[in-house]
Amino acid sequence: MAVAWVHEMAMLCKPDHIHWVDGSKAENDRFLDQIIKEHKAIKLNPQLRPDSYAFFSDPMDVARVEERTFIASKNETDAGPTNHWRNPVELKAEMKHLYRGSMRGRTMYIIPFMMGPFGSPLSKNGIQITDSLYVVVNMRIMTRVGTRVLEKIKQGQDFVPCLHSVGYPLEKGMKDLAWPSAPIQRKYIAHFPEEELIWSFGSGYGGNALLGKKSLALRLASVMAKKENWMAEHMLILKVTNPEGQVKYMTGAFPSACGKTNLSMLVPTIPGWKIETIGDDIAWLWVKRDGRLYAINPEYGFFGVARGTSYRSNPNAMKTIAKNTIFTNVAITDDGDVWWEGIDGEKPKHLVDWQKQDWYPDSNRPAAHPNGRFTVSASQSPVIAREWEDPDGVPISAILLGGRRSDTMPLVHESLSWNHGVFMGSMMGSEITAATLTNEIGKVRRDPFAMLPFIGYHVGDYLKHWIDMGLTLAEENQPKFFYVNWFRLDQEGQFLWPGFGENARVLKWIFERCDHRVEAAQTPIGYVPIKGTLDLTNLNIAPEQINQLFQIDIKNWQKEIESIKAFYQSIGYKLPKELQQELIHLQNRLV
Ligand code: GTP
Ligand code: SPV
Ligand code: MN
Repeated sequence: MAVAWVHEMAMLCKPDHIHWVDGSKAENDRFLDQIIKEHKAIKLNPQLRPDSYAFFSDPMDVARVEERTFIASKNETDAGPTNHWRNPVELKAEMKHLYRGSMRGRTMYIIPFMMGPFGSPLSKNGIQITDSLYVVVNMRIMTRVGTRVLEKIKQGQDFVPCLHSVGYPLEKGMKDLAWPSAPIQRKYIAHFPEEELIWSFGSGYGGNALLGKKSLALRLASVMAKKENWMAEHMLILKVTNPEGQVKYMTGAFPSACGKTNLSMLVPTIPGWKIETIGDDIAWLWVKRDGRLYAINPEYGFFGVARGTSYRSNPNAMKTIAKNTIFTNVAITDDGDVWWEGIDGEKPKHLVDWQKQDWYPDSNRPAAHPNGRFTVSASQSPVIAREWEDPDGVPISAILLGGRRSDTMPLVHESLSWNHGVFMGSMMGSEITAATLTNEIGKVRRDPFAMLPFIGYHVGDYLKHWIDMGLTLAEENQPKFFYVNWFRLDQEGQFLWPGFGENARVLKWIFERCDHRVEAAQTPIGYVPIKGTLDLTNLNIAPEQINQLFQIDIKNWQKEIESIKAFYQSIGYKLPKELQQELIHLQNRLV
């Protein structure tokens, strides 16, 4: 089955060679040597950053392209108003035309991979075909790649076929580019949910090309999850241990570049508390026989935002990327190490920027791309939880929600009920970041559960699925929802909250709320900390700042309601009536 599909795709794409990836270190070393020889990356100074590499993409291929991402379900209504729908038959014909001969002069690599730990009931096999070695070496970090998976597929286990081509065939005499890709109109990230098939063409970057991640583990998995009563979510998973040694697990849905990686590995500033990572981007959740909600991380590595990462903001990430790391679109120092805006130390006098141009402090442009990233094995993290690969998952006590909001949203507020929590998730808004290709950066958009670009079906059905999951959980087993906002600004445009390690103070309050150990004050929008219950010990913050962080401005909330209404209207008749009711309740509580 796998072999037949590979041969069919080879007939279509016409590569010069076919290579089945075994996932071994020896093979990976050969690939990296070849990459260097072909000038497609540089090896970083082994004294400073052992076994690490830097790639520089085409300036037109730097982030996910939502405009060119398609859900090709049979019926348009199944894709819903938040997706770009295409008729699957027409889209396939159009894309086949592009794939025809698209791998000429190249090698077709066959990557057997698995999303989820070995032995988990939720784990899924995939096979990605690609003509990009960048993709091969990144997939080996981000997913479980190799012979062990292929054996299972050969024994008859299902797999999701994922076809990927950068869309830059090498005809006779043509020279290759350092980062081959296709122009935007010829980029396609296509999902065929009924067939459980992914076709990606024309981009080599991140979620466009590493198809196990957003395409399989979110877009297709969300469709499977709806059918099979589980959930595929854009969420970090963290483990919190309090000073008494009690443990709780929490998930957190924040949109792209809004702080999941940072929160999942933070170093608490409050003594005795410990945070460890289970996952930093994707969670698969299901209700087990004991009636509780459990989560696994389907990924194997981190594909993290470089900008802003430093020993001050995220020391654990810095330790994780000290070696064996692939960097994409960051700047290079004169001694052959990496650099980006916000990293520790003084600004260098000279750099080579992400576009391979000389850069000086007065160059007046960022040296690293804002969506420049590191790819690194999760196992290299000093704070990866020992149970992170437990096939049975970890039980979830709290679900965090959030995004970038310069106003309106307080530092933290808690849901009044499961359905109110789903309402909070459904109306999440965030200022758009560089993680997606757009000219609307900074504009607030509704991003339900941080899944707007990743729901593989109708958003109304997706929200109904959240409501229904609540019904399968007894009330005492329902995780509570907490909406957090680290990004509120003061009048001068400065962050009101120090964030990063200090976020542990909010996690402590959440932990204790889950145990009913602290009282909270009810406001129209939900529960907030009573004065004195949010631990501010040794934090240098003015009481006025705290007031502003928790201010519920009725005028802003009225505007918020109008914006939620418009969003709900766009969802149409499939919007769950429970959410419409929650909106009316909120409106009534606010007057
Ligand atoms: P994706 O990988 O795109 O899904 O992003 P993510 O949600 O994992 O975001 P990440 O943790 O990489 O953070 C993105 C940016 O937000 C980085 O530049 C961080 O420095 C910044 N950031 C993260 N946490 C905080 C915080 O608590 N406060 C402030 N002010 N900035 C933060
Ligand atoms: C995101 O944009 O949410 C990411 C990066 O995690 S990418 O894998 O490119 O989608
Ligand atoms: Mn993400």
